[in-house]
Amino acid sequence: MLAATQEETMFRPAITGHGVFTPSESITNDELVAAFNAYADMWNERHAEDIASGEVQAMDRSTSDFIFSASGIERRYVLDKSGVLDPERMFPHLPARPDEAPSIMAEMAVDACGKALDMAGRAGADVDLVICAASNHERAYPAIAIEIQQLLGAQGFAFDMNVACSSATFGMQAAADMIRSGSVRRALVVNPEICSGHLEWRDRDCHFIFGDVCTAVLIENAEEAQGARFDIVSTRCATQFSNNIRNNNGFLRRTHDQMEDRRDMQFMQNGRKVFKEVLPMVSAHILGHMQAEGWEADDLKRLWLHQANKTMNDFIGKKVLGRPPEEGEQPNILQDYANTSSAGSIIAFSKNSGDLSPGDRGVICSFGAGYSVGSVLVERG
Ligand code: CO8
Repeated sequence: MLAATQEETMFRPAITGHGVFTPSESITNDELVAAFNAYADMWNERHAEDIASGEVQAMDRSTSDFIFSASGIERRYVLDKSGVLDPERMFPHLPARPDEAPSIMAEMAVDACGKALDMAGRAGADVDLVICAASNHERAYPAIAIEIQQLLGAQGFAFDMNVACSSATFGMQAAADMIRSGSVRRALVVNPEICSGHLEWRDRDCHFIFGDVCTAVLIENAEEAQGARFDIVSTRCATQFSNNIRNNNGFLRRTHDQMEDRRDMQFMQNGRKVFKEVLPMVSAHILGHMQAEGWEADDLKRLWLHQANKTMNDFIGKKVLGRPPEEGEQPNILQDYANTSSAGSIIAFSKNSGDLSPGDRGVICSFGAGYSVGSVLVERG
């Protein structure tokens, strides 16, 4: 491993590999809505007396038309479809594993990292940093990242980080800075997102939002790249506290004497407020970052945005480019994957960057809970 000393030359970090693990099961809006409405009908039947007396409100039914028009989402991949679609359950079955077995997140990560390493022509042993950056981790410790490091046969060190939907870009900034300084040589930033585990599938306002996936990028010194690469020209992260996206589950749950599965133990959001407040924050962030690097809107070949909502992305694209994005300039994958938290912008990048030519520029940008926003300016090397 290289030591980061003041005398060291600065290195140029580049993305040399990327990969996506996609679960084999997916749920269409129609399937999701059928399960939700069966649950709602059952719930209304069980609470018929209280509903009749006005004590509780009947549950409203969900519709595929609303989901598509409000979000642009058509389907989502999940690790377990049967549990989610069972009206008596409404969350996935992911049986506990013995301590000796790999965790689910590590297993997803090994698949995505393997694809990123293959693309770059590298082996696990060539890597000396693994950052597992995700919006939830399967356990508190030992770090999932260290388990992934071991499964891949990687060297050096590894750690977990969580910046909700911005985890991937914040992780990329951390890795790129370490490559730049020379303290690490090759880093994997991996984002296993099991959103189905912390989504409230019984809440009509949000039951359609999330899906499961894992993405990975390999970042190394551009001069050591063995194939195609995207140079990381600059990274920028920002946060601003907001309660509008929140999950109150945590290690103090037992001490609060509240063991029951309360609504706020899962993902909660005030979607309308998020929509309104995050849009200007993200547009200003990307424009400020580009301006600081002397980049003009016309320099951009592609925008790979966080995948939460199509209307949101259309708005940001228009603000950044100064005109509506043309076909292919701002690719969305949310119609197939839904919101996959930190992985969304990396799926968009991974599936829509192979056609760019040397010198072409683009921006990877994530945003979400915190609030948090992270942007990575890249140029095809
Ligand atoms: N079917 C039919 N009608 C519905 C449904 C439904 N499923 N849901 C709501 N409606 C109705 C409402 O009742 C309302 O009716 P009325 O007007 O009569 O009151 C009407 O539709 C409009 O409701 P909303 O105002 O709630 O709908 P919006 O148009 O605002 O759309 C969205 C809702 C899609 C949620 C939208 O607000 C949105 O996309 N907001 C931004 C969300 C976002 O980007 N969040 C980022 C969070 S992700 C993140 O940071 C990571 C967190 C960690 C990951 C957690 C993983 C689980």
